[in-house]
Amino acid sequence: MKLTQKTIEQLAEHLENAELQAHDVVKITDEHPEMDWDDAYAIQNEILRRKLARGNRVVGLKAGLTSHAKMKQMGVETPCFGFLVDYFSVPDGGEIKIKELIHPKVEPEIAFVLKRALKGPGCHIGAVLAATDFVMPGIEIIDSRYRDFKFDLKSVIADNCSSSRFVLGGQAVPVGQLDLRTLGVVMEKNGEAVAIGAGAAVLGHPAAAIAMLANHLGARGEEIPAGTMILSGGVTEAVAVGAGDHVNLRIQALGGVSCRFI
Ligand code: 0L1
Ligand code: MG
Repeated sequence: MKLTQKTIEQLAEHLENAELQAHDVVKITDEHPEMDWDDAYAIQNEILRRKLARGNRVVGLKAGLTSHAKMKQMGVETPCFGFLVDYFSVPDGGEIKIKELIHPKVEPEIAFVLKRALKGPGCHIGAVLAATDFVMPGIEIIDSRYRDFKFDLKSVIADNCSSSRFVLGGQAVPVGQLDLRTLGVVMEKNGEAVAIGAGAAVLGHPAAAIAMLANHLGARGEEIPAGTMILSGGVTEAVAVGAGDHVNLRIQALGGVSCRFI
């Protein structure tokens, strides 16, 4: 690690304030080019610690930047992992207040819910499928705290991978009868299809994103606990939204989920 504990705490406060007050900031590597990957996750962990101390609860995990479309859109080459807390969760069909966010975008995701814990290293898609209770459709609302969504991978990891809100809905379907690679995904904004894809856009198989998360946590001596909900990553590029927009996601065999921005 290259940053002191004091700097990690200051950067966590800086980024969390930007989230809570809905204002943007410049990417933190501009002032701290020396920071390394462990520093980036330490800042994210410190943001989580602050939220837990305030009484928030973790309700899920996420893998981000898991499709080539997303990596290309954001100019990075590796996935990232973050956490989801209680107030990020929006009910199916619910309203999301634009004034609480900076410059939100939506992305279509396949959400996994585990019946058994997963621990790396060596976790693979077979282990993920065996440990999965069901999958369901999810809309993730990302909202980078960085000006114009301009960042590098270390900055975005520190910023909890742009996490801000998510909506789950549709049907909870066991994975046994599904081929997650060929599931068709259609996301509409105001009735118009704006993002179309299939599950294989996520690392060839969405379960590979969950395996990567288990291996990432395993390298730190942690596991994904049984019962955890995990967003496996945007199947397509993210789409910008504003007040008045209605977003509807349909995933083949899993049904639909929607939300409205006010
Ligand atoms: O969930 C995601 O794929 C987002 C990861 C962070 C990068 C971004 O803000 O697009
Ligand atoms: Mg995402």
